[in-house]
Amino acid sequence: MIKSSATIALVPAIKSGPWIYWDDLEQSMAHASFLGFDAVELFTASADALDTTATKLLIDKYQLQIAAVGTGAGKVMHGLTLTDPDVAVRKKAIVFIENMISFGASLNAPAIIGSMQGSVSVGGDREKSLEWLAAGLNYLGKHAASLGVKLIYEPLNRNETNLINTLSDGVLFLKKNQINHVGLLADLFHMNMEEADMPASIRACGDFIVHVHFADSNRRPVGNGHTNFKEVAKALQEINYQGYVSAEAFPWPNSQEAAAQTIQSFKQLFKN
Ligand code: LER
Ligand code: MN
Repeated sequence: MIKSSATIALVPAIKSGPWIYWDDLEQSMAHASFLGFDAVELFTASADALDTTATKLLIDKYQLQIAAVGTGAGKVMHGLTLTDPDVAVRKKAIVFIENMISFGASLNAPAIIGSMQGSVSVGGDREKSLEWLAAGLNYLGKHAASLGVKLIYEPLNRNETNLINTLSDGVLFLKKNQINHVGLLADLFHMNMEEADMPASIRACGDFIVHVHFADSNRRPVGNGHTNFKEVAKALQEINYQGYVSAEAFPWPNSQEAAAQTIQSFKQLFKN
């Protein structure tokens, strides 16, 4: 069964980003639960930003799962990436993500590596950058597996990384480097920019997709852009996708309406 989720960002520095909720954790969970979401996805400033026991109480109270935890604050707040030319920065990036994986695992949730992958800098060595990324994902994937959770790697559009922009390049990269404990995130916003045919890419890479970011072509909540979601939903059903479609979209026109629009689209697409 495909499950619904909405993002909650708790990092003031990225308040203007594509998050359905970005204010209070409990209020956001209460609203998501009221609308009937299965889960929420959390963006926190660090692995110790939330008290795990208190968060578990909220999970019980609102009957929600944690779909995933994002690691992007490591880049946005601390300038860390897995492909920084400086080995000391790469090491700090690994530690930051390792701690986020442990935090996620304490809530039964996988961690996502998106912007923490970084980019090849101008004049930088692309092969070296990809080697650093592979080494980081291999190491962190094993850490995740040892805690019983997946690790999720996210191809991003060309404005956010010059490393890997499509699902099929992601699959080739994981296979070539024998990265076994890492799955791929199909972010439908990035895919709208980078894939020639979104449903075909989903079908071709189906075995590797473990998480989906659910947003329309303009990154507004699904139903406010021009992506052909009927075909996307059909492809996800055809690959027997069983994970979350997690709304990582702008809170347009506001969080409450964005969440309501998302759950309505989710029900239309996946509950019939
Ligand atoms: C950023 O554009 C994104 O899609 C996030 O999920 C990555 O951290
Ligand atoms: Mn995303």
